[in-house]
Amino acid sequence: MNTEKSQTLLEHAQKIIPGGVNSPVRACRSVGTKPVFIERGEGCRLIDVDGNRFIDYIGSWGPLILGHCHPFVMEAINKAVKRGTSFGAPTELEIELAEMVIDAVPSIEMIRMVNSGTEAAMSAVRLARGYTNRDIIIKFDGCYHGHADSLLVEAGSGIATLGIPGSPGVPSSFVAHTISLPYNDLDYISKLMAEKGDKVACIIVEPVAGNMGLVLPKDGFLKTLRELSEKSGTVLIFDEVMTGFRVAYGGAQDLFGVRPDLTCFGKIIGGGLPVGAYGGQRKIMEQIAPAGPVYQAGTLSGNPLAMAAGIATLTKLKEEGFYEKLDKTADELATGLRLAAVESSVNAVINRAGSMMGLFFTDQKVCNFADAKMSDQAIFAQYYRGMLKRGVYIAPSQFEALFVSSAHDKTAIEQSIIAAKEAMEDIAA
Ligand code: KE4
Repeated sequence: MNTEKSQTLLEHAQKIIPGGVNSPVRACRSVGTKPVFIERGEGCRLIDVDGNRFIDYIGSWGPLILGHCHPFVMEAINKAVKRGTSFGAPTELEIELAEMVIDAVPSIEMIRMVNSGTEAAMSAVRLARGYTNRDIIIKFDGCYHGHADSLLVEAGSGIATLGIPGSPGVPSSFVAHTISLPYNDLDYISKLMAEKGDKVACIIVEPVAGNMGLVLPKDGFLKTLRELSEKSGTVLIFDEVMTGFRVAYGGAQDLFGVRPDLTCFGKIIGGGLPVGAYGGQRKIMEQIAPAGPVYQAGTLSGNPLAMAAGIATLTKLKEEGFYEKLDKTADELATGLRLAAVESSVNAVINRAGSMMGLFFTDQKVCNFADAKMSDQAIFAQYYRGMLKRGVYIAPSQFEALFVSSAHDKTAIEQSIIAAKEAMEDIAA
């Protein structure tokens, strides 16, 4: 695969941008390759600057559930941009997107738009602390809620990928009130909430964990978090930045029938443009300035282009049968990958939630971060390189998820399965 132009661009980029990338996981450090520079996207495919074509299972890390350059989304953006790019003043588009999210997710009575998932999670935690007047926050090992100081503890995604425990620059006092517990383990959290529940401002959890590879909640895990929070007046926050409108139109909370007090959104609700949001019970959200005293702000929050892209995206997702069709495509891929592993005598586990999934090279179940870290990451790196050279673009990290879009057609799925079989045969050889 010719990557000459990408290499030249990377050398230039590395001189002026840390690692040559604007987000660490894009640097492909953990899979022993260098990033390719993308020239354009087309449906389920990416074309890089050297003309290489890839079937894309990153989808900009989740937002592109409709694939690249969906005509309906592009038309909405083009229409909005003709009226201006940003006003720093309220627009009707913000009401329209807010109403769509509230209509889709019954636990949301009020919502605030921000510009990223990090901002959404950071703001939701601040709101929970302000609302309860408590300091302690509980998260789970391997879950990633963006890079706000108090949440960079035992985080997944890029922190896990780079194998760094947390991050320099975060004073220990900033994480003194953050407790991170094993995901899917109800013993620890039940004991902790019995002892300190009245001091816990919030429990924040990815209802389906997508930042340690993909890990599903065990039966009763989310329901018990709901009960424990209820009992101690703790705010339960579902971080649905990745799962929101991904695993179901109503998110993971719809799929598992558990209603949080606050929910974080991002990715899909922006249709590929920068949007995050947090919302939930009116009595909590009304504590946010200017309605209440908890401060949060943003120059580009509710940006009209991003709102237009989000509205167009959710409009398509609402269409009858969208998720059933997407789930069927994802199931075909997962089944093909499992079969490829068996036929190549490679130990692989695939966890799937709708159109997001994770692949681990292990013969053990993967139910938490410790399990995920036990999988063979060297083999994952070899698999990544084998897939890339065969034109399949998956996340360059064991601790990320794979995303199927409605643009992934039968040909793309079949080509991906063939590539996986060959890559796994290389591993087994
Ligand atoms: P952003 O600030 O990156 O928009 O969102 C942070 C975030 C919050 N919550 C969850 C559950 C998330 O998955 C994320 C971001 N996801 C990663 C991919 N696993 C973003 C990719 C990257 O960091 O480049």
